Amino acid sequence: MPPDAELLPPIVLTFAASDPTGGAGVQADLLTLASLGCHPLSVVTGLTVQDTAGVEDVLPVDAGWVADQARALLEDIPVTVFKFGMLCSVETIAAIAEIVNDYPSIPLVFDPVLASGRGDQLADDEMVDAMLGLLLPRTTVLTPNSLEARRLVLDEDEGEDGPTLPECARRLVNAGAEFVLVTGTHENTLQITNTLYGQRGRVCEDSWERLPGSYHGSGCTLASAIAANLANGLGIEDAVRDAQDYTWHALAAGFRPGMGQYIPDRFFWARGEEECGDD
Ligand code: PXL
Repeated sequence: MPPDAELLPPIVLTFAASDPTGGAGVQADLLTLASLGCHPLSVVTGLTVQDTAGVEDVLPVDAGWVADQARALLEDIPVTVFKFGMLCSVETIAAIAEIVNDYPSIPLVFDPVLASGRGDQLADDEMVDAMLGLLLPRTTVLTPNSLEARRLVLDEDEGEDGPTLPECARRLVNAGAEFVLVTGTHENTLQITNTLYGQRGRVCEDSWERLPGSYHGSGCTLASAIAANLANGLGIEDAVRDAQDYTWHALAAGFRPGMGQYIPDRFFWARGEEECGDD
């Protein structure tokens, strides 16, 4: 007997690589999606060797295996939203583009992971080209930080500074993304300003107190929270705003389990005040 969709929690399928620290990657997605009331399905695109300071090595999962994992799930379980994180190879990008194109009505949140917080390169130029050509036309919300937005649209002839962030967003929308949320953590500003762009330019903007720590997995948390909020039925603007609020609270309650970056606490709401951090 097929399942009664009414009785299911919203189901989000994430394609992401494993981060054994639990800070970023598929582990971050699982924690965030579960914390926001969704059931996560996860297709692992690669393994990493890393600690809370940085990524030492990446082992991509064979693209055929990525595709087989996804097809098996999609033939069995109704997915409400797709989420993409670190994709690990051009072959995997091509394989999952083909798969999600078979499900055109399922919204897709795409976090274009290009580098770790420390700056370790996690995508080469061929992967960037494949993301632009194959994934952006299928993307509902793209969530680059400002460095990723600039690199995605980089034109060697444009000199030192490159295009402004609104211009980057315009090009990403032209490349096919329905909405682009450019996050401002890496900009030299007192507060952090995140701006949502759509077909007609800027849609809305939210500013947040800049927290003092350096965090591992904030981008994965934000993109997964947007995916969860969409799966829970929110419209784009509310999903994006509530996801920023959730992420800010997860970061504010973050903890430092090792010698590197802080990790967001996606279950901050489940812990007592006294266990939630340092004050
Ligand atoms: O934060 C981006 C990210 C995503 N996924 C994996 C990662 C990282 C950053 O280190 O390791 C697996």
